[in-house]
Amino acid sequence: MNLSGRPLTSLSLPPATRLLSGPGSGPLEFTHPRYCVTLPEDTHVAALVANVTALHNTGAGVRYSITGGNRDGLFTIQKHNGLITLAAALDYETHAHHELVVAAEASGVLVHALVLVRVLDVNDNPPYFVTSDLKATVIEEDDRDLPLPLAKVEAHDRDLVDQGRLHYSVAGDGVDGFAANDVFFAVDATTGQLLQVRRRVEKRVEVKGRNEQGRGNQREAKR
Ligand SMILES: [Ca+2]
Ligand SMILES: [Ca+2]
Repeated sequence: MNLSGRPLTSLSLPPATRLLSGPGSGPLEFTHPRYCVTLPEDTHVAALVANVTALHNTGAGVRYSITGGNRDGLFTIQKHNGLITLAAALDYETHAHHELVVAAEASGVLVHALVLVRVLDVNDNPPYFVTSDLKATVIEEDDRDLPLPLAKVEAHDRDLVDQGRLHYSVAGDGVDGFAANDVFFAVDATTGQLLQVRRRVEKRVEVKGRNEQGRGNQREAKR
């Protein structure tokens, strides 16, 4: 978690920021008109998101609340101290940014501030195949045109961090238990192209797609 708490320039302010308070604007002021926070999407529930603070010039007690932008109730604020914590799991693939409007009230004065939450992508989704029912036919004892393309598998991954980084591998009869130079089937790790590389008739091979953390899925190509 990176809680910078730094204010932004007025050039980026949306119209709603006219409601925001800041130093010198009245008897009740937030320490910043906006707070910026960056969180990875796997941040655990109940983790601290931000600590917003507003001060009344008489020292009156301040009550805090979230009045806008709390999509799906992901965030909660403690009304007496301004601690904002995570109430449910973030998901970068659903929403990569959140803009919370927080309110502070003291002695009948109400002011607002923004909490901008940027969500960082984490590899939390396995790849999935978009091709299905792969079938390839090979001719027994035919060793012409080897390596022979049999089928091409394609997998996708919802994680931005895995875009273009999927690796394909193949397992099953004709692969398992064979040295790398003796296998009968191979797959291009980058393109998903399944190849027959030696002469043999096999009933089933299995192609796997995985990301950098080894999370994966599998697909069979049957004869
Ligand atoms: Ca992934
Ligand atoms: Ca992700």
